[in-house]
Amino acid sequence: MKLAAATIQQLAQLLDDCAQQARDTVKVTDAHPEMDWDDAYAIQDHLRSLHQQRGTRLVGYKAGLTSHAKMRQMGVDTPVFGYLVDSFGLPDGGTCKMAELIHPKVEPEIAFVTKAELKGPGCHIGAVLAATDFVIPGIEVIDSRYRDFKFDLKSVIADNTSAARFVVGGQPMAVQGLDLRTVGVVLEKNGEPTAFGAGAAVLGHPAAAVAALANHLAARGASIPAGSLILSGGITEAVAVKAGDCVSLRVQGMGSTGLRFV
Ligand code: OOG
Ligand code: MG
Repeated sequence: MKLAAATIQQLAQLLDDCAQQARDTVKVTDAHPEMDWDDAYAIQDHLRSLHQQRGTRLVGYKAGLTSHAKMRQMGVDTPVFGYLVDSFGLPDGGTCKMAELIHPKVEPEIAFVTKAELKGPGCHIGAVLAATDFVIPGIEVIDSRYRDFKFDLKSVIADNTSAARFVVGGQPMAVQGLDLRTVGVVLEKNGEPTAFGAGAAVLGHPAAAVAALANHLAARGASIPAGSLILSGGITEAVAVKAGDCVSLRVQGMGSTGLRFV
């Protein structure tokens, strides 16, 4: 670690203030180019404790930048991991308030809900599928706290990987007998099909993103508890939204979920 504890706390507070007040900031590496990966995740951990001090509950995790479409869009080359708290969740078919966000974008994802603990190192797709209660369509609303959505990997990790809101809904499906690589997804904006893909876009298999998350947590002495919700990462590039937009995600054989931006 290169940053002092006080600096880590101050940067987490800045990112939290930006999220609370829906304002942007420059990326944290601008003022702290020396910061390392541990510093970045330490800022994210402190951000999480600020959320929890407000009474929010950890409900799960997210993997991000797990598809080539996303890596290309954001100009980076490695997946990143963040956490999800209950206050990020929106009701299926509900509204998402633009006034609370800076410059949101939506991503079509496959969400996993676990029924057993997942622990690395060495976690693999098979272990993930065995521990999965069900998968369900999920739309992640990302909202980088960085100006113009421009960041590097350490900055986006510190900012909890742009996590802001999410919705899941549709038909929960057991993974037995399901080939998540060939499951097709269609994201519609205002009734127009806008982004399409298949599960294999995410690291070859969406469960590989969950395994990578478990292995990432293991390196930090943590695991994915049973009952966690995990967003496995955007299958296509993220789509910008504005007030008045309706988005819906249809996943083959799993129905759909949607949100309206107001
Ligand atoms: C980082 C978060 C990416 C995903 O699913 O790829 C992400 C970003 O692009 O702002 O959540
Ligand atoms: Mg995402």
